[in-house]
Amino acid sequence: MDVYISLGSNLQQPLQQINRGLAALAGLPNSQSLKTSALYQSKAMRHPANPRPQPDYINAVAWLKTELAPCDLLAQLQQLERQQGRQRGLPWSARTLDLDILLYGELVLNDPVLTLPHPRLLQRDFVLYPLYDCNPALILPHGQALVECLEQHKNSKIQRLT
Ligand code: PH2
Ligand code: MG
Ligand code: MG
Repeated sequence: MDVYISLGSNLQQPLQQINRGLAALAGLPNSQSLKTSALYQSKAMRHPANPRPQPDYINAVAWLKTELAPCDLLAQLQQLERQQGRQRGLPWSARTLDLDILLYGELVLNDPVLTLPHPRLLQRDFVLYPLYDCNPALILPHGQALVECLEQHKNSKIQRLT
């Protein structure tokens, strides 16, 4: 299965956290890393229930092939987050490493523990741009082309680092 994983960090040397996360993803069992995006820096998008200021984020996306089932992949990602010191607090609080499954093939899933595609994918320039680096020809499960989704983010202020 083709899967796209987003990486985000805004604590404890985010660049290193992301590079370490990318290396860890490449080592997942029964999986193979096909491509990784450039790294991007952006202001933290904040949750209304947690409006405190936060450091800027570094974000990236990895394209993998995996034989892991969605729930097994999710468990592996949560373990990698814990290995990199992730602590859970208020929604969208600052974090050492966030690993989210953006897309699991064409799968559409509305489960309390895992929603696919990622529910906020289309609103997030810091996810759409690196996703485009990985696969510019990508078509989303509902038939929408990724390039079209990006048109809503033409005035994006995210900064490409590499
Ligand atoms: N992740 C969040 C909340 N806000 N903002 C940026 N710029 N990048 C993120 O990865 C991010 C965020 C919760 O997942
Ligand atoms: Mg997230
Ligand atoms: Mg997450």
